[in-house]
Amino acid sequence: MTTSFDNFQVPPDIPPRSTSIDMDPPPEPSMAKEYEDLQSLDVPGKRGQHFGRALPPFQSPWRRICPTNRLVLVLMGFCFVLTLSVALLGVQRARFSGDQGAAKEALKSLNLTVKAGLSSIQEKRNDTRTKLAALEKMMNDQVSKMEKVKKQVEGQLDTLKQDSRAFRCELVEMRSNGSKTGCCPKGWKNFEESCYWMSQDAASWNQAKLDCEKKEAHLVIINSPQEKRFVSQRWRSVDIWIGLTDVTGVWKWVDGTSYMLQQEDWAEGQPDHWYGHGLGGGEDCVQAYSNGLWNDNHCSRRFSWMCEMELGL
Ligand code: MBG
Ligand code: CA
Repeated sequence: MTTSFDNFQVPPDIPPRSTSIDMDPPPEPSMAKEYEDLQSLDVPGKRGQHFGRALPPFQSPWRRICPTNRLVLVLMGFCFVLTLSVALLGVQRARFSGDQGAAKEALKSLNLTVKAGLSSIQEKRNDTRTKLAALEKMMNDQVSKMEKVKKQVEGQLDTLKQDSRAFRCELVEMRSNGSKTGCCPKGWKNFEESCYWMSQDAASWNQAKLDCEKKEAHLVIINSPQEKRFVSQRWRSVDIWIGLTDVTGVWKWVDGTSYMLQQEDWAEGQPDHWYGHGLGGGEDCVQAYSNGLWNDNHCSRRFSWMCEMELGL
């Protein structure tokens, strides 16, 4: 095994070391220095190259990799900061993911609460709707019942009025020895301020008109729906002549007042001034059917009739 010493050669430009004491002795290198110098000669491929110039200072392999301690310190610091940052990030992330989980849970629970609230509201709404519908139905039933009762009461009041007037008239008749002041004659029916008489036999419109006039009355004139209802309730279930005609070309009541045609008074398709009867002319006199609706008919036809007399109170 060879050492560095085995290969040691003195370079030609270095004077041989003198051993004499009279010469100016060069400073004695220490053993360590020599060792350093010799070590540097061991660098492969560089053997012998360092002769002829100053030998470089000894560097430990560690110092060759990291030239200065400061750099090492900086790197270590950097590594430390990096590690710390990574650790902090990890902690933050863990905390964030924890927070996220908690937020998710909270949202889930909120969602459930809202859903439960909504379905409860929906249920209540449906319940309220059902109750409202039931209430509405109940109210409608009550209203129609009340309307029925009102009509009944009105009818009874009418009857009561008639009866009381008839009773009063009978009393007056008894006391006044047959005079009929303010009361309907016997056999006549009272309604409001008029008396009504119904024929038993049939006659033409003109004969009927004349008969009423003989009785100091006239063929019935219908001025209100109430009167129309009364008239239709009082006659027997037969058709009757009423005091309406257009023999002059315009509709007039027998007292000369005008009649404005209202279709709801008439039977379907009437009045039609029908000429198909073959009796000559059209139809100028008004017949009331037993259902209360009117028809213009030929005046020569024979029907029952109704007279009306105003009480003149
Ligand atoms: C009759 C009427 C008559 C005339 C006819 C026309 C079936 O009723 O009494 O007046 O209107 O119909 O067809
Ligand atoms: Ca007719």
